[in-house]
Amino acid sequence: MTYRGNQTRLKRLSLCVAMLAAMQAQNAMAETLHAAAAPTGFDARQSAQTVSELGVTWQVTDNLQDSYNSFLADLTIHNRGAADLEASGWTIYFNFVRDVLAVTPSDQFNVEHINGDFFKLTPAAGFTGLKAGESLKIQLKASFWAISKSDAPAGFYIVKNDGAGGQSVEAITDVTLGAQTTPEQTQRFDGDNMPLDTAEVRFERNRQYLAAAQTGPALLPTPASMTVNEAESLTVAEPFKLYFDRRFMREGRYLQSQLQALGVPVEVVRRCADAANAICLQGAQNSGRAGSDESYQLSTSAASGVRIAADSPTGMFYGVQSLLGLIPLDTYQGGGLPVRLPVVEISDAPRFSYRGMHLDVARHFSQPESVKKLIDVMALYKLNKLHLHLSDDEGWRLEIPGLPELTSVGGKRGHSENELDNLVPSFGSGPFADSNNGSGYFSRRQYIELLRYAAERHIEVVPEFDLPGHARAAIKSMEARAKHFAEAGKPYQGRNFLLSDPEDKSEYKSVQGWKDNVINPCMPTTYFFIDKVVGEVSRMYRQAGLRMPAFHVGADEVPAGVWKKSPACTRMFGSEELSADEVETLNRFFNATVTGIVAAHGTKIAGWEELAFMHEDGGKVVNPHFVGGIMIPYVWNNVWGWGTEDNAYKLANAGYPVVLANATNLYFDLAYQKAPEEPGYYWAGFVDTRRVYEFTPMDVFKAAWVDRMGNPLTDDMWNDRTRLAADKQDMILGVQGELWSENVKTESDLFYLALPKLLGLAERAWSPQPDWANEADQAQRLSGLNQAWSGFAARVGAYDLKRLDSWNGGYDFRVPPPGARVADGMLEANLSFPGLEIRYTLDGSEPTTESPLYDGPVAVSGGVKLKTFTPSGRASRTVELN
Ligand code: TNX
Repeated sequence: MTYRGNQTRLKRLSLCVAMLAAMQAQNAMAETLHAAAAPTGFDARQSAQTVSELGVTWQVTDNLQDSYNSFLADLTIHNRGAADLEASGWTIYFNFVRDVLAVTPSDQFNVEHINGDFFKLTPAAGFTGLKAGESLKIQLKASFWAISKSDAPAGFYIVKNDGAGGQSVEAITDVTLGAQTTPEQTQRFDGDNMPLDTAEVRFERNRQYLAAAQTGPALLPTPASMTVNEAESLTVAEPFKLYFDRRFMREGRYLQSQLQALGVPVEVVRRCADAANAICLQGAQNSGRAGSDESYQLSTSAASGVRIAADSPTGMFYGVQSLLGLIPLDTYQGGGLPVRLPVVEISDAPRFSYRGMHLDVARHFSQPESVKKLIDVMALYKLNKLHLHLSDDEGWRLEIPGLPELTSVGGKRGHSENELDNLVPSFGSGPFADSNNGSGYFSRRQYIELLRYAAERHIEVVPEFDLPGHARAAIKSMEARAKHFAEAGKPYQGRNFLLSDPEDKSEYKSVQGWKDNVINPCMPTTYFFIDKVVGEVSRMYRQAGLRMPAFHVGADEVPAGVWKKSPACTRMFGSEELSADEVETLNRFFNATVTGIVAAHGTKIAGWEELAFMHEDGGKVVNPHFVGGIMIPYVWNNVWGWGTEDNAYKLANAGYPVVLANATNLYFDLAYQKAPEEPGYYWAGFVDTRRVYEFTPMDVFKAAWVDRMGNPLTDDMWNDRTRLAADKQDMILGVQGELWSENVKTESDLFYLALPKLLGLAERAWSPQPDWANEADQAQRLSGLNQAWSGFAARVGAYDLKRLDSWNGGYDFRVPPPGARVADGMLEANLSFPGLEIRYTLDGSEPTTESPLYDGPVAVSGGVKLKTFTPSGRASRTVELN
């Protein structure tokens, strides 16, 4: 990251210095209580993972009956077993990201919110049992709306009392989600003007977006400058002779292994040859752009092969990536020699120094192999920061020596009444702690290996531990630690790192429904904990031979109501109950102290935008105290029409270096389109690859086309919003795609949401600002954007997606479902990324790779089914026209 003058500021943060010595002494004493790991009775008994004979059907019936306030759905329970379900003595647990407002019949069932997204359904007095073979419908009224399969409750399981004081736990795996097709089922409320993403809507959109048919750029992300000599080409029929300067050894070896993986033979030689089959990686004679050490030049010619010149290994790495992006598809598909390369001259350097992807491994854990696979594709597209969200309410994902409970308790989810052994289930993770992606963590060794793996690919890993909100996993882990030590007769040691005040009676609820997820700022042990974690994490970087680029402390979404009735806090102010001002004082104190702790470890502090704002006179204002470089806010909350669209520019103008993480364009966890079968949230709108691609970092209003409900936006709506000052352009460090993982349960889910959005991100992060973004007139701007997008989409469909289909084992990217319509008996179909294959059937069967290929309008009568296929046979979902 590039930060400006800050060493003095780091030193000026004297607040922490005195505290630090005490903390380090304290932290050296972090003790491990091995006996604490022994599980309590429940989990030990639960060895077999039993499946219930109950089934569940979820059917949304009406989103429109109460405007935006609530919707209705039927939850039907089927008894598919041979035994009756008893009238009492059982509880069904499940996860649901909505408030339940009413249950019918209310005399037979209770639905109770436990915490977060965790609910329980219990029989009431009027319930008389459910006979074998019978079903029973329960109507739920819940908050807002549900138009996506991702909104459905999940993770059902039943706990039955066995009558002898014991319990049985059975997962309910037979869960069916009913279709959502009517307006009542697909529209959020009467003001939802966003059309459903039907085959016809897609067809029209593809037509509009791709009106300017083009072949597209020869390379993505588009280089700063590139000329292609169409008249010539370079054919390499002999094994490559690869030369690299000593300091480019790593990059040379990387290139060698990439080529060899494609079946292209490479011989490493000691002198740069003058021949068609030469590849030479050399220091730049005269460097590219002044001040950029990421620049490179690349040229190819029949006479002297491939030449890449760079000032730094990083620049060389990007030159190597560009070469890999020029290698034709048939080579990636197993062609071997000869390799035909275009004849080009490239002079390139990135637009932004921060080109990031964020991955939340807390809500669901991603295995190290999946993270490496993400790192690989980031490197391929010249991204250079991986922001790992390593803790949240629902999980702690990094081993911290001396605090084993963080991972042994906070790194697991499963059924629990007391959370002394694991957290409760979230996001449908189910009752069994050892068999779901709600459980898991990186060992210290694995994390260090990840850091090295990323560094070899010129990617820095920014670790995030979310504080003081979104911190329930840490809080519960430290409560379990206190309990375990107390039971072992060492209460003092157990409380050393406590994050919660046991006497706190404050009432609050976080955005995600947690009632106890905020760290208490009034206890010294909170700061011992933070110092311990920062210290251990920075030690991991040092051991990897690296410097921690920043320590990200979250700081987002602290709910109203926190700390007010914590005796530890009220004592500090001598009041009965804290006032809003006193809570604000505590919040500022917490942020300042944490900043000091992080600074004392020699690291920049990063956080979500909330970290750099404060409340004053009932409003939110920029906190002036941490400008100048040591604190980096990541700005996210710019939902069109919510009034905070310009937060990034307020912060940048005040002197904060800013990373743009705008939800409307860069939240990869938001569904591609409004369609029940598209996974993901949609609270800030729908985010497809085009939304990412069209993002305009320096003036986000330039690409504000439609709000989250589908209403058109016009330029004049933003006249009173703050713009980035001309002399503050440098404060925009760059852009980052956010992949929150509430809906990322598998590696497939991860890459479905990440790809191809990541290609749009790379284009925006690396390539120069496109001309259309400067266009003052909105309609002109849109037409310029469509023109540019046509080329981008053509290149992505014809090359990049096909490359990702096989490269590195192949990626499960989202294969776009075809757009299609039948007009006057003629079927027409198209794709958002032209170049993949559309196949169709007319007999009602599922299209396969053997079905007829669509290559132009077809006369049809009756129903049609279509599907997109990649060269390896990966398929989109099926599209049906009747
Ligand atoms: C908001 S963005 C959050 C996350 C959620 C995300 C889901 C931010 C700083 N907080 O906790 O995962 O929305 O899209």
